[in-house]
Amino acid sequence: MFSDRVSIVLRSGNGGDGHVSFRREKYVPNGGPDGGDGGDGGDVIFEVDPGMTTLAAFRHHKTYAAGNGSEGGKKRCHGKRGNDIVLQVPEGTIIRDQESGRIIADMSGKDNSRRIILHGGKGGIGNMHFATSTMQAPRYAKPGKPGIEIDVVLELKSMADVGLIGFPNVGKSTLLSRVTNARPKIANYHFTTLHPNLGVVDFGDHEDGFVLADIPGLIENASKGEGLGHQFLQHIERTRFLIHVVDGASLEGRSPADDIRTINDELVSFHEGLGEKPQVIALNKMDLLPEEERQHVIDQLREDLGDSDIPVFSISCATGEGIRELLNYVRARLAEMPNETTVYETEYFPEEELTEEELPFSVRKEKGEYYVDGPRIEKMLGFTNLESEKGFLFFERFMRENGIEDELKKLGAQEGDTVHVCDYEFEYVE
Ligand SMILES: Nc1nc2c(ncn2[C@@H]2O[C@H](COP(=O)(O)OP(=O)(O)OP(=O)(O)O)[C@@H](O)[C@H]2O)c(=O)[nH]1
Ligand SMILES: [Mg+2]
Repeated sequence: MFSDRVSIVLRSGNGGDGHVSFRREKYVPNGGPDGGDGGDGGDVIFEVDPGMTTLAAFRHHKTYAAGNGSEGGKKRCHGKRGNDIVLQVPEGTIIRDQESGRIIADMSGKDNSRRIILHGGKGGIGNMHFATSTMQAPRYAKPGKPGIEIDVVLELKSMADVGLIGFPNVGKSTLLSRVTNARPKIANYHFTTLHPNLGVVDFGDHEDGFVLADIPGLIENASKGEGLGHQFLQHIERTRFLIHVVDGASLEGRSPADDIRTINDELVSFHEGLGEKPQVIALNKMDLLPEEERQHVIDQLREDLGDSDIPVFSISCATGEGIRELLNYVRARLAEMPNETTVYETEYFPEEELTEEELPFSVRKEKGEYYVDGPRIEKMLGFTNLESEKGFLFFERFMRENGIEDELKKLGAQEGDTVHVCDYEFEYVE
């Protein structure tokens, strides 16, 4: 029923193995090596689908794997690249490493509509590359590099400017439906809303409107997960402003001030930043009170809230009274704030993380040339595309951070010297 947080497994494809074969031609007894390279494994890619609003699509399926690269063939045939797997998610989806909880990607904002989350392992090179003057018939090729598998959690944090919060049944969805084109379910019982609903408040005056999100009702201990509070609260983390809806008619016997304090305590316990978001109180269902009692209820609430300076608007979603004033106020406050969506930064780089395992490597000098190899280097090269700028920068950083650069310097490497890094050959530059 709730699907704004799901755990899944992602796996990128293995690289195909390089091939060992020799050219067979008439009258040529020993043809040269012609085994082709293995194909690279497929990538795991995430893409925003603007039409999606929940993560429900991920509920019934656990593992998402890209295809493996095929083995290289004879006659220098390159193995087929593994198929990528493209996962469509709603905007605002955050991908986290399950174990550490750190963020791998935030699928929101213009630059993040498509992200490669895991690269496939690289294909191994075939024996055609190993023909040298000293070894004419190489009988070995390189195996493909394995892909990467990680457990992740997908979590949806809505992309709204303003959030509607409050106890169940106070009229949050009714307000959303009155001021936007969203059509959420409205009913006279608790937890009618199970997923956030988003709508655009359009003022019809060519000025910017804002995106309003209605979330499921919050209750005491929501911050501890009660009533699935975590899933609900995560949806207002990106908002810049909150409309705190309370039942002014106290239909369920609670006092508006108690409700407000309870919910605000939950916001702070969930995440300090939530408690600091500016709010306005919408005292709703005021149509149910006789005219002469309304002012009394407003005054009482202000008194109960003591020195809190949260503004209070008296409204009715049934008659529409007070709503315009409320929205104008919210718009004016938003206009004073920087208009930028929160996009969470990447804290976890699956591929780099894996190279941090303490695998060995060695750096040595032989006949005036330098050799860097070992499992650690192989692992890094297994998913680093040296032909892309980003990949090459990562490679340089890897060499620096692992002390390989220093090591080369110590061995006396000079500008222009040859450095072999596994199967690659570089010129040393200071
Ligand atoms: N008389 C009156 N009834 C209202 C008003 N606003 C909402 N209601 C009624 O209150 C009930 C609850 O409204 P919802 O909008 O579903 O409440 P909610 O806060 O979204 O509730 P949850 O989704 O359960 O958290 C419905 O029966 C609405 O018709 C109002 O201003 N006046
Ligand atoms: Mg609702």
